[in-house]
Order: sequence, then C-alpha cells, then structure tokens
Amino acid sequence: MKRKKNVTLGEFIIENQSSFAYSTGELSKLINAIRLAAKVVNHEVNKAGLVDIIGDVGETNIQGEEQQKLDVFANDKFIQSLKNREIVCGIASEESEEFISINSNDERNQNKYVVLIDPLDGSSNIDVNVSVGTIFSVYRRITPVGTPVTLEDFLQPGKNQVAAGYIVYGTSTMLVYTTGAGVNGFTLNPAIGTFYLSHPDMQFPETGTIYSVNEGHYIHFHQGVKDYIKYCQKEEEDRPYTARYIGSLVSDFHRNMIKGGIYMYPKSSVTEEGKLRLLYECNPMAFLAEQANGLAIGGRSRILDVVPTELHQRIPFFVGSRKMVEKLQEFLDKYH
Ligand code: P6P
Repeated sequence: MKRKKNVTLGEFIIENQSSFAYSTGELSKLINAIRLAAKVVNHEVNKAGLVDIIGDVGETNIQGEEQQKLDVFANDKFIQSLKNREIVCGIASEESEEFISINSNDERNQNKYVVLIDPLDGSSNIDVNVSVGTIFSVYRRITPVGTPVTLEDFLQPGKNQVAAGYIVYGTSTMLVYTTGAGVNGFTLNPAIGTFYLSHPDMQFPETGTIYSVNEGHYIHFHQGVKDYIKYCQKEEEDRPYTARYIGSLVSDFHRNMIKGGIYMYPKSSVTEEGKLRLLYECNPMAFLAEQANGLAIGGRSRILDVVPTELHQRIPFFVGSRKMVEKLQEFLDKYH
C-alpha cells in the first residue's frame, strides 16, 4: 500500500491508529512520547560539540562502558517522556542494570506496555561527530495489569513485539518505526520541529553489494564468517562487494535498508556471545528488518524466535537483505 508523502508523523499515527493491533490509542500515545523525546535529544546531539555535554561523566554503565554525558541525557529524556504520559508500566534500558517499574505497584495502573531502549547507540562516536541513534522496542506486558511488572514482562521473544524503531541522528534526523504493518521513515524538519513522512513503506532490496563488519576482528571470527567475508571480496559475479562500516548499528542498518546490504556482528574468540544486546538492539532491528522483507539471524536461528534469559544478554547478529543473509547462513551451516 503506497502512502502519500509529507504527512506529518502526528497525522500518520492518527490515520493508522486502527492498524495498531489491539491498540486503544495507548500505542499512539507511546509513539508520540518517543517522538517528543527524539526532538529533545536531537537538539542536544546537534550541539554536542558546543556545550559541556560530550565526554564522559566519569562513571561506567552496567556494560562497564564509560557513560557519555549525552547517553545519560538521552536515557533520562526517553524515560521521562514515557513516564509523563503514564502509558507504560515498565522500562528497561542499556543504561540501567535493573528494569524500571512505573507505578506498577498501583493496582489502578492499567498500562499494558513495556518499553526497552538503547538510548544512544554508538555513543562513542559522539566525540568524533559520527552519527548515533536511539533504538526502542515495545511489548504488551504478560502479567496482569494492576500488578507489579516483572522481569518476565521483558524477557519475551522478539516475535511478541508490538512496535519497534530507531531514531538516527545523522545528516538529517529520522525516526523509522513499525507497528507490524510495514516500516515507515519520517524526517525531522528542524526549523519547525516536525517529522514528515519521507520514506513510506521502506523495504530491504532483496540483495545488495554492501557488507558491514569490523574486519579488525577477522582473525577471531568463526570460520564460516571468515569464508563469507572472502566470498564478498572475490572477483566474481556481482562481487567484490563494497565494505561500509560506520561503527553505529543504526546508521549501518539504515544505509543497508535503503541501498541493500548485510550488517554482521559475529561472536568471536574475544566476544564469545557477540557484542550486541538481544533485547534492545537486535530484537527491534530484527522486527524492522522482517517488516521490510529483510532477514535477521543469530547464527543458527531467527533472532525473533530466541527466548531471552537475561535482560542484557548478548547475541551474534546478522541482518539485512534476505539473499545476502541466506548466503551467509550457507557458509555458517558448512561448519555445523
Ligand atoms: P565495534 C556501538 O557501540 C555498537 O553497539 C553498534 O552500534 C556498532 O555497530 C558496534 O557496537 C561497533 O562495535 O566493536 O566494531 O567498535
């Protein structure tokens, strides 16, 4: 279904309210909360070099990574925006070890959604003016409304997501999301602070000629991944492919979805389970990928089928144009 361009995000949400499965308007309010926080964070990201908002806060997050001031700021803004609208009963974030219950001990709290976020992915790129992003994932809670939210509400397989998306703070700022009825991209007009539908019905090209991986880790990769990288580089058919790796998942994913390509973050002898987090990085990106006719695997299985066991668990991640991911899978399967 082709959608007309230049619709604002607000108009789009209203026009497509009925297509949100089970939605009683709360999911629309949730997307609006994300929209507001995105504008606030975008404003800070765009002036990061001018004010004392870059550099680290001298603390580390639960990942043991230096907390950048901007990702602490982004975390606070997304949590605040979601709390203020009283639409969610719980939030999990890369920046917080435990999930956050939002008034879920109050039996009057009928909010049925939980949100998982990576508030500023790729934040180590901030100081060198490379694009960064926010990633979000939304589920309906499993436990009954009016009862305290539990870890079970967050440890759901990605196929249960009701919405997912990202904001990419790049040469322009875009919000790209799905509620299970395709993927649509909205570009922010900073002059008036409005997101406009600029990329309706986004689809991964069936194949592509871009591969994205940190080849500095090549010697530590599984043999199947090594063989696939050599396949990409071989002078044959439509190859050698082009290597493009920004070091920001959202940016590499976004480019590959528009141009066709594959992004890989494999496990290795150094990162046994890979680096990327299943719940708030891989699952939302996998939901978007499949909604855009792409594919996302963790090595042996479809990412969206994986049943999580921990809030911050890592998983190898391969996502992009269907035929490219399927070809990679052939190389991986040779060694199992
Ligand atoms: P490396 C950023 O830290 C991130 O989580 C992704 O956005 C990015 O693709 C990847 O890690 C970069 O990791 O090990 O290649 O620097």
